Amino acid sequence: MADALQPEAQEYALERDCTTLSRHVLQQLQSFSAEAQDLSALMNRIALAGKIIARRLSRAGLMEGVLGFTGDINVQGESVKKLDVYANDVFISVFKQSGLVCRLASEEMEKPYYIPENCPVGRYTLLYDPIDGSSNTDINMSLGSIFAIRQQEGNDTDDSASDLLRNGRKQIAAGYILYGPSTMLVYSIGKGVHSFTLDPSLGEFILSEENIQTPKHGSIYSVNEGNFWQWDESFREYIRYVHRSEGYTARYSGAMVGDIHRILIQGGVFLYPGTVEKPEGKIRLLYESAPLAFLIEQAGGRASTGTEEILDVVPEKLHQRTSLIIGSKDDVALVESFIQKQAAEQSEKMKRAQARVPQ
Ligand code: P6P
Repeated sequence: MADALQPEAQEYALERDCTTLSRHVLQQLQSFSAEAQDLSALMNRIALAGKIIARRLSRAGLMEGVLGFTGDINVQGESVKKLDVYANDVFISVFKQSGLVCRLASEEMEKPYYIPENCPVGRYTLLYDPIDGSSNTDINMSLGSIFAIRQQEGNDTDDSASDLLRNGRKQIAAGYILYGPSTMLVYSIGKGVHSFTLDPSLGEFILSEENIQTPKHGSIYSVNEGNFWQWDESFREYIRYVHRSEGYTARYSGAMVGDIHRILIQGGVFLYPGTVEKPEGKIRLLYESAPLAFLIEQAGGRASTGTEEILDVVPEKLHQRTSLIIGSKDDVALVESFIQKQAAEQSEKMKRAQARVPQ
């Protein structure tokens, strides 16, 4: 017979199995106020969306019509995968009748989805990337969903959603769901970063780790080096530096959530610089960079465009993109030092050129 757990271990195991996401949110807030209950319910809804998407992903290879492309191009100019559409619809279905949100803003929708008249409306907005890393859907590699929650400010009477065009410090919660060997949900409501693992036998996300802190430095640099010749020289100089320095290793999966989760736990830096093709960067601010920046700052890390903290960037449009450098404090600072060095050299060159011009 398996050894029965010692009483203390038994109690710990039970306590842990009972620490569901919604209970953890209330514990974090140490409150049962209406706002606390709302936030707890919002996180619970996100967890439900994650479970439904995880179930689909786990069966995708066995079902007809689930994988592959729809044939459409989304607002990002990207070919749409069937799972992108499915996951987007899951979030809408999960929140439509929740009475918690008034709008959903998604990578997959040009305009925010407004909760219909015949449905209860709340004061929150969910911003999300339903499937991050779409290139991995048909090859059974890790994928993610990224989310941020903001409170509606003012009355969006003209459906312009202009109150969303504020910096990332307006987020009240953010996180991601990682669909990997196990499905994990990592979130913060501004009181540390906490991870939950889906226990399929319970159908619940159970607390895995609390108050995650990313190391100040890590050996990992995560970037698509196929874009090397499209970058600004400063990023090429950084890559040359790590190539010739001991103690660095490259990891890049094609799905940012998985790469950043690795960096959250082990340290290092993920970067997606602007390129010739996309000088403003590829990663979307409101529902990718900003939620991840919120999380990494809570874990003691940093997220920068190279010249500005991601959380300070004020978007001019819903689908604004940014250059992204995110991870351990020291590693983000190292990348920025190459940008600063390049800027100083260019400024010096300008001064010398101006000095040669006859007055
Ligand atoms: P590339 C997915 O579309 C994504 O936004 C991130 O998840 C991922 O890291 C990146 O794009 C991959 O882009 O240009 O390297 O294929």
